[in-house]
Amino acid sequence: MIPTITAFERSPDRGKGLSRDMRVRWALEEVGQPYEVRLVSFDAMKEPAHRALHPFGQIPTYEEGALSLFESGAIVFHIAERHAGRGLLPDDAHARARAITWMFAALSTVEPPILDLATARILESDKPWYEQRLPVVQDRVRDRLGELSRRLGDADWLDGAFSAGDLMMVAVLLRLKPSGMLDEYPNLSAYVARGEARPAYRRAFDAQLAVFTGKPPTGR
Ligand code: GTB
Repeated sequence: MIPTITAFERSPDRGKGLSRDMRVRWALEEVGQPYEVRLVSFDAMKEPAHRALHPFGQIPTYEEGALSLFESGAIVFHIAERHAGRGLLPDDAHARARAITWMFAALSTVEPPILDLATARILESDKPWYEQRLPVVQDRVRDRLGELSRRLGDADWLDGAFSAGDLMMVAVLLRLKPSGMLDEYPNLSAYVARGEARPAYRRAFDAQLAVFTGKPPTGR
């Protein structure tokens, strides 16, 4: 059964891989699962047909036969479980539980301050208090990056072999790339670069970029 995911018809990031369908595409590529993509406009996302799949009127969604899912974390977890033994979740029960812990850490501990920073920049830069608030928000991001950097140390991945925990953490950190903040933590920059260098990441990136450019992926 070929799953279908949804993605922006026209992504605001112009195909830079920052929308959340990217992490789902990446997971599907890692496990070698072909997939189809249904592109949706901002208006269509708020229509009842899409809300039946996603109560908050967002992308990505995932449909596979009678199963339909929303939330990128839940979707990546489902893909990792459904394709056990394909490298996203370790076989060892404890290592697997730790990989899942890192997925949650990425989404519930590291992503919120990063989103807060993105929201401040996009929606609040015209507010009179913006210049005062920005350093506070940036410091919250730096707190998390410092802690993550210390835990990663000189390891390649967060807990042994690459896992869905790394996929989610790299996907979350990528949002910071344009800010330059990642460069303050050379081991985190290198960690993100290792994720981006994975062939599965490249294929996923090319596929989402092709939506924006209208040109077929290069098939690297
Ligand atoms: N918690 C949900 C998940 O992880 O799946 C969040 C889903 C979500 O925020 N989806 C966004 C969406 O559908 C797209 S990814 N927004 C439309 C809406 O809410 O009406 C967020 C996103 C958008 C744009 C950029 N960008 O341009 O850089 C990056 C990320």
